[in-house]
Order: sequence, then C-alpha cells, then structure tokens
Amino acid sequence: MTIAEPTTLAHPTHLAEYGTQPEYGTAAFDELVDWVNEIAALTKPDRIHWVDGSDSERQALLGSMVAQGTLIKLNEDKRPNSYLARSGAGDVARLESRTFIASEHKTDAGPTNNWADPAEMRATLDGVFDGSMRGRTMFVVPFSMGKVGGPISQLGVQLTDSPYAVASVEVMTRVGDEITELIADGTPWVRTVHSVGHPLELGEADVAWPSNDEKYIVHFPDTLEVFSFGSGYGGNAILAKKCFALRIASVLGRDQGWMAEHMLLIRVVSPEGRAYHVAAAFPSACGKTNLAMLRPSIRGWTVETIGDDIAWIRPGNDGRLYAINPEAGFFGVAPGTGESTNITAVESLRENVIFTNVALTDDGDVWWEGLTDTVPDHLIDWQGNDWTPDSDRPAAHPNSRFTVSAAQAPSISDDWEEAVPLDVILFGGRRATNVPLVVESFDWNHGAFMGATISSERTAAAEGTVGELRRDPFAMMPFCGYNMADYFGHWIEMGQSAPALPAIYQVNWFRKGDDGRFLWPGFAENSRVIEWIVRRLEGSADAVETPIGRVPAELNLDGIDTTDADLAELFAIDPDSWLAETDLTEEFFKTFDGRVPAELTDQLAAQRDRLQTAKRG
Ligand code: GTP
Ligand code: SPV
Ligand code: MN
Repeated sequence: MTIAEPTTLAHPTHLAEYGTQPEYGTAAFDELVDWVNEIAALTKPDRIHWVDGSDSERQALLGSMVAQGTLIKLNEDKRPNSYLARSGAGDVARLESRTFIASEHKTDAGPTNNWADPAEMRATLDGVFDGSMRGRTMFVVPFSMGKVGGPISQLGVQLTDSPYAVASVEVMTRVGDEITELIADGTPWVRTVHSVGHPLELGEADVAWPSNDEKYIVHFPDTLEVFSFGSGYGGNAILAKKCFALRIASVLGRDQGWMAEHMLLIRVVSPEGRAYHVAAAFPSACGKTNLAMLRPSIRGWTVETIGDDIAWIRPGNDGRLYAINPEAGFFGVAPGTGESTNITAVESLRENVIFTNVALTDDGDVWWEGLTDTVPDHLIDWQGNDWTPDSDRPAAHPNSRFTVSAAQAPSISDDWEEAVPLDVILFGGRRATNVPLVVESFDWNHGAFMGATISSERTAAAEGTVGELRRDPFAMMPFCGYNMADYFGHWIEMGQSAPALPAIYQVNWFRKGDDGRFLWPGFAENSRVIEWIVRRLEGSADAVETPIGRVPAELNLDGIDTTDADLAELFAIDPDSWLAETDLTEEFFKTFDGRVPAELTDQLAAQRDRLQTAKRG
C-alpha cells in the first residue's frame, strides 16, 4: 500500500481537461452564470470548474485528492474503487451551535434555532467568504434531490472549494449536465455556497483536510439560500442534505403544503405478499440506517430499502400521503454497523465507497468498532496514529461515516425512486428509561403529540455531551428551518389535508435494565415490532390501552430469549415518571410563547388526566 505524499500543487493536473462552462444561451442559464461569477468575485478562486458528473471526471477528481493527500486509496483487491478520508480533529460532526436561521423575523426561527439578522449575517458572510477560495478551484455542482425531472424533485446548485464535498454530493444526489439543462430551461433551483475557509497563498502547500476554526452554517429561508463556511464534514459540507433537503425544504413544505422530514423509508412485505410503506423519524445516530436495511429475523417477512435519512411527503389525489427519498446515497454511521447488526449495510460497502474517519488496516482495508467481533491486532486510527486493542481510545471516530450510493444496497427497492403511499409513521429515540418498546397512538393528533415530545440521548452526530437527554421533536430539532411550534401546527394541518392518514407509533429500541444492559435485542429482531404494527393495520392483532397509548396484547417472541421479566420492564409505564415527563413537556411547550397549537396542548392535558386516573388506580 502506498500513501501518496501531499504535493505542493494547488491544482493537480488530473482535472485540467474537465470543467469548462457549458453554453445554453437562455436567460435562466445566464442567471446561473451571473451568480457563479458573483460568488467567484467574492471568494476569488484561481479556477472555476463546472462539474458534468461523468465517470471520467469523477475518477480524475478522486485521483487529484489521492495526489493531494485528502484521500487514501484502499486496497483494490479488498475494497475496489474505495477511499479513506481523515478529517481534522476539530471537524468531525455537525455543529448545531454554529448553525443559523437568518429569517427576517426572529420569531420565524423560534426558540430552538440560532437566529441571525439577515442583513448583519450577510455582512459577516461577505467578510469571511472574501478571498476564502484563493489558490483553490471553485466547483459548480448542479444537483437534483429526487429523480431528475420527478414531480416531487427539487434542484439546487452547490458552489464549493472542496473536492471531497463534490465527490460526496455526487453520491448523495444526482449530479450532471441534465440538471444544468433543466435549470437553463427555467426550472427553479436553490443556491448553496460552501467554502472550507482555508485560502492558499501562492506556492503554499495545502493540507490533507483544509478547514477553518471559525464556522458558519447559515440558511436564508426567505430567499432560499445556504452559506456554509469553515467545515468540510458531512451535513456542514454536503449542503443538499440537511441544509437544503431539511432546513430549506421544511420552509418550502410549510408554504406549499408538503413535508420535509428526517425519516427513513421502507417497504415491508408480509408473508401473504402484502406491501406496506413505513417512514420513521429517529434522531441522528439512533437507528434509521439500521431499520432502513432491516433483514427480518421472522420467517416470511421482507423489507426493501427506499431511503435512510430524509423523506419528502405530499398528499396525493387519493387522500393518502406519498413519500420519496430525495437522496441518492447513504451517509451512514460506521461504528456499530457489522455483520451481526446490519449485514445489508456491510454488503453495500464492498466497493465504490468513501469512508471518513474510520481506521485503516495493515492490508489497506477499513475497520471500525462493531464491524467484526474480532478486533485486529494493529490498525492506523482515524487520526493516522498506530492503534492496538490496548489503546484507550476508539480506532474509528464515533461519528465516522461511509458514503455510498443507494442503488448499491442489496435491499434497495426496484422502484425506490418513485413515490410510495405511507401506511405507518414511527417516532423513536434513544431512551434508557420510561419509553416502552412500542406504543400505538390513538389518532393523528395524538401521534403528532408523540412526535412533538420525543426526547433522546445525545449521540456523536453533533457536538455536545453524548448520553445527555434532550428534546428532539420529530427528530427535527436541528433541522427545522422555521419556528418549531409552527412546524407542529403544520403537522396538525397536514392531518386535516389528507383523509387517509398513516397510523402513528412510538418505538424505543434502547430501553435498559437496572444493570445497564439493553432489554431488547434490537436490529433484525425489530421486525417483531413491525409485524405487530402490520397486524394491527390488518385488524388481526390485539392491543391494550394505557395512559400513553396502546401497547401489544402479545408480541411474537418465538426464537428469542427475551425473558418475561425483561418484557415486563420493556413495557412498564410508571405514572409518576410519566407525570414528571408531562410537566417537562408543559415547560418545553411554554418556551414557544403560546405558539404551540391547541391540538397539542389539549393532548398534553388529556394525557395528564389519563395518568392521574391510572395513578389513583
Ligand atoms: P444519522 O445518519 O445520523 O441520521 O443516523 P441513523 O439514525 O441513520 O443511525 P444508524 O442507523 O446509523 O445507527 C446508529 C447507531 O445506532 C449504530 O451504532 C447502531 O449500531 C445503533 N443501533 C441501530 N439500531 C439499533 C437497535 O435496534 N438496537 C441498538 N441497541 N442499537 C441500534
Ligand atoms: C445526521 O446527523 O442526522 C446525519 C449526518 O444524517 S449529517 O449529514 O452530517 O447531518
Ligand atoms: Mn440524519
């Protein structure tokens, strides 16, 4: 295995023959060119490269990053066409504290977002972006979220000085000339600008992972623009993902009567061959990719993957809600993804993958905690240091990730790019206590209340103390582009706009016993919960009413050794802790200054009544 030495060339020759500006000669295309030139005048790159999305261009781009030292090419025999990137230690996750909603009015951002005055923020950004691309190439990346030309799809363009971001956006979205053509024809598009914020002086050598200590991830919801500065990592740099497909799209959805959600999307097929579509909102690193690739442990059931992170949902003419996965790839959490937990993901990663911040094996392959039961004797850790099982730190960063095209998952649906009618919506989070394995809502508004009251233990997907419990309504706390209380209201309204609504359930795979062990085996066994839900839809499974919703009268436990005691603990509902939780929800709702819809405060009051009745016994 050879690791290329970083060169001092800012512009490796690999890309020289690519990147010329196309010509369309329409007013709409001129508008794009004017914007590109305007951003270039501000950021002052050495060169502008229009990305055409071709395979040969991609290979040249990857080659330039290997020459530069940003990517390490993995062993071609073990992991064909795959690469490892190592980010700087200060650039490893989303930064919620540096994420801003610059809406005209502060109340339109709401108490759960960092608001910035748009005029002041524009002045700040003009300062930090001034000359920020000096010595670098600015790439113009036209992309489509949803299949190109699809009825629910949206277009965007990302300008970036990060070839790593370009290579990632190419996997996560659809990139290419056919998008530029649609833009030239007048299809609306969203403007996104990204700089790692590390300009190069003439002759200055580049570093493997350029970034800046100062970071801004800024959304202008009123003008549908995104500006991201200083980070090259994940959602901070792949602007089509959280910035556009959730924060900006949630605003479009509010205004146009649809929904942008942090949800996976699957098709469940029962042993009788009936298909059901399930969307599930879990906070970051709480099991979406795992459930999206579920390989049921119970006989006769299959699950097909449609999406693993984001769903765009619209009412159809038949009164049902239809969903698409707007993305084209998976940016998945590596640690904990292994043969025993998510074999489908492991099989999806055999080739054509960009790994970030995982460990490198001595034979030029990758490894992370949980990939295999046996731990290699020696590794190079995510920061490039020697590592052995005695080392007192993880070999892979807890938020290390893989970037791979969705089509490569063996479980992907044949028609995964089409919209599917939703039968079920799940809400979940990481809750060591209180929240049962599964609870059925009484109706849409009660289900929306479940979504609005999700709390979850923090993960490594963003900065903050891992394990600390925090509110994450609808798993959208970091991703809602407007006032969260108005978003609650939008959910209530959507419930009135579609008469044939999906059923809503709350799930929790993460409840622990007093001894700290997970009470539920999780992963493939989560299919048992899905089975009960499907049988409820079909009317053949029974439920028991509790103060917080309905729980299974019986769950299929054939073939697993969950004890009766564990099962009782998994479903235990303690009125006192739930009343305490209800008080906290009331406090949380109060932070919205009366903007929380009455339907949800009514749900809160009704739940409190039911809990008090239960307590009196
Ligand atoms: P984002 O990409 O950040 O939005 O995360 P995600 O929700 O897609 O998370 P993912 O499925 O990648 O899971 C993250 C972690 O949760 C991994 O370490 C998994 O091993 C763990 N996990 C997923 N499902 C289960 C489960 O059923 N039980 C337990 N105990 N852990 C799980
Ligand atoms: C998440 O944090 O929910 C992710 C990863 O899906 S990122 O794209 O970095 O936001
Ligand atoms: Mn996510």
